[in-house]
Amino acid sequence: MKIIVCGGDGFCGWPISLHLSARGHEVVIVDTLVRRAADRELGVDSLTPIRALDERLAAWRAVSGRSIPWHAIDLAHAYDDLLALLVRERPDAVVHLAEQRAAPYSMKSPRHKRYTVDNNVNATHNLLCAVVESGIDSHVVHIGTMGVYGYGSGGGTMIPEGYLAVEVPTADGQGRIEREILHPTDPGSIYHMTKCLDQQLFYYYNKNDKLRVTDLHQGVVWGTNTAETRLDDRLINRFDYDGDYGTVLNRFLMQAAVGHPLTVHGSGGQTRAFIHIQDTVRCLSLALENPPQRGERVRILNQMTETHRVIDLARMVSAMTGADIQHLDNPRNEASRNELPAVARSLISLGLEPTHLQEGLLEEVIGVARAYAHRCDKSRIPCTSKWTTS
Ligand code: NAD
Ligand code: USQ
Repeated sequence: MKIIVCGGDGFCGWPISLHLSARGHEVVIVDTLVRRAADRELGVDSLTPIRALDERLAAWRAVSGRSIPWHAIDLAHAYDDLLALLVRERPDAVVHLAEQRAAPYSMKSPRHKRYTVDNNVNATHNLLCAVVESGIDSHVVHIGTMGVYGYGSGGGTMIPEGYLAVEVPTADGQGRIEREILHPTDPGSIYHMTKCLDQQLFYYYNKNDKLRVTDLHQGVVWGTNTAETRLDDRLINRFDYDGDYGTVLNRFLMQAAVGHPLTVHGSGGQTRAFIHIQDTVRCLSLALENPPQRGERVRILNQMTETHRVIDLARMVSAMTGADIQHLDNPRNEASRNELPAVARSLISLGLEPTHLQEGLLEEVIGVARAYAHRCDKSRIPCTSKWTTS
């Protein structure tokens, strides 16, 4: 298959691009490197020393003999360039990861809120619009988030894969009709809100233009490297640890490695879904190699392998490393405790063999963090972005 990976320089996009290339697919990366610009804006850098994209691609060519061309097209603003690329390349599939993905970054200021909405919603809409205008039947695969369902409670219900079976009263009030609707959304940040808006865009373009779309509702990703990024130091994946882009489990593993207390927000009763980066990469190839038929509704798959409470993750890392646990005022506006029962069968039925949190793997990530501990700027660990001003 020929596959365009939009966001191919990012934390998920880089190992996904290498994996697809290693599987024999023809991969083309689209990325403006705006994520690297956000690092400069925040005065932080990946804990791991990631190479410039040109160097990464040259290293991959040397290691694998395979070329991955790269185009710096801004999905949100360079519509004509995007369209021209699609028409020229005629991809079988487009993987869409080119969005601002950090909830704290999206809540930093009105400018960050507006940037996140402008970037994410326009990027998604431009891509869908351009696929239709190009006349090519490309399968669009997007990584969305488990956060679209919300983390309100659980309340004894099970989160389905995208669609909820409901009964609605008939107009005459005499009977009830069964329907399947998109699961209601309940975003917890401006970033998560953009993913909810994406869902509506997919729904519309699928209904109106019969676009083939797979939306992968992914949990929090942990880990660093994959089989391909381990092949050469120059292929190393990024490791975000700062208060904006660092995600909870990788932050805890890094904090343990540099001797910083584990930063639990509030009581740590928040339950979230998790997936290892190696499984992310595998899920993408499974989704691409099992596309929906034309005319099929948007395929929504929950891309997660387990759920954990934040405090349980902290206790696990503390037991392994002796790190202290620190309970901090929660800068976010979120439930202090929630359940998260969710169905995630589809990717397993397609062949995913889940990687579960286990000591060996956690230690491997700590090993990466220890190796680059000297690059950690501890002043960038606190989460300074607050959800409300009061
Ligand atoms: P990332 O920020 O590391 O990568 C995103 C890439 O897209 C970056 O390289 C960035 O430069 C590029 N990009 C952003 N806007 C662009 C634009 N307008 N035009 C061209 N390039 C642009 O993020 P990630 O962690 O790799 O996440 C990838 C996707 O997966 C995101 O959509 C995110 O919402 C989703 N996701 C991530 C996680 C996670 O834990 N990392 C979990 C669930 C879902
Ligand atoms: N948390 C802490 N301490 C920390 C950092 C976070 O207790 O040091 C808590 C947060 O308050 C939150 C939970 O951990 O309750 C998860 O936070 P996170 O930063 O790990 O993840 P989140 O902001 O939800 O976002 C990440 C990715 C995003 C993706 C999402 C998947 O950045 O792109 O969409 O995970 S999900 O969480 O399923 O919505």
